[in-house]
Amino acid sequence: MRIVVLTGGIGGAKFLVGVRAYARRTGAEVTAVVNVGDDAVLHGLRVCPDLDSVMYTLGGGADAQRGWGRAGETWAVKEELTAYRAEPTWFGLGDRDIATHLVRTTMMNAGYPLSAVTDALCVRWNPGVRMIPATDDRLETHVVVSDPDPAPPAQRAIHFQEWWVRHRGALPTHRFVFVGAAQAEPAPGVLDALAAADVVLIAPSNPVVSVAPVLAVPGIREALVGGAAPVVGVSPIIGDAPVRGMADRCLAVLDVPCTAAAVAGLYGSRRSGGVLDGWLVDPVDAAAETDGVPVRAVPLWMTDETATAQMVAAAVELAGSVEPAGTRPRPDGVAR
Ligand code: FO1
Repeated sequence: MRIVVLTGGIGGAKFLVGVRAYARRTGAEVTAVVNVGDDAVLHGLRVCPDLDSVMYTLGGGADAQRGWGRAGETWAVKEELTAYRAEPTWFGLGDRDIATHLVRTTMMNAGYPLSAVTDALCVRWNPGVRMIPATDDRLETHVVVSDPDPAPPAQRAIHFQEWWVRHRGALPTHRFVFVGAAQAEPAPGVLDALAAADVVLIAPSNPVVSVAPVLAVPGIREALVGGAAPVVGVSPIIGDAPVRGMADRCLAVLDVPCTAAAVAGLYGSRRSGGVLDGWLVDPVDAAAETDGVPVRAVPLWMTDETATAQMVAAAVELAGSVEPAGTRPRPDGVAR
């Protein structure tokens, strides 16, 4: 079985630990298509938070408590940069993490695309799933905000990392813009993986700033909607609250309620032009109304690898029980 997971953020990395465990048990192959909208060039280095969260978490090098960056991290370079008042001082680059960004930036400056760099970094980290950035092209999430003080408040765009880390989202926020998305192409292997997939899972990642930028790459959403593989999403919201992070803050910017049902509505049912054939919710949200998308209620707390693997098994089972609305007989003639 071939499983493709659209993922981003720290929750997505934790979910992939469960997908890998499920795959090891069943012999499935896993491809993670990872958000790059959070990426930023800071102090001259290309930082890829979502790719690194997956790589470090599955590679055993992540700081589990922080959720990002390396275990056993030290901050000497950050302290020196702060002593120089070298902005941005609000973004913490750990010494070990910097080595990753140096290797990545050196390779990209030499002309290697991000997907090739990711493959090279994974030779060391061996995550146990194939990781592909959603695109090798520039795609950055920027956030249009107003500064509270000047009157009338002037709108301006800041990089997602500044919104997320410096301001914790606590600015009057108008919209998210995926800069470069319209010109971006799926990275090599993404569309092939989606075409060959037996099931596509949307990780319980932030739907607004982790999953949406992946779907914004021309060709990726279309590959889900028109593909033969059933698409099952896992709700990032349990009991009207995000499992972690600021999905509530991001959904509010879109005037979307912070509920499992509303996020399913955001992704849309494949029957009505969206991407979902199935939606996995926590039992507390079992009554979620989802515009006809079949729902399964299973515990969604990713307390450990076994619990997460059970979520994955439930998602795959749900995928097997739904007839994707966009079903076309596969090239080998075997209709799904
Ligand atoms: N998040 C923070 O809240 N503060 C930081 O200083 C910070 C530094 C950082 C460095 C590298 C990296 O890969 C991630 C980092 N993050 C930090 C997390 C990052 O902002 C988020 O993980 C994602 O971009 C949102 O999912």
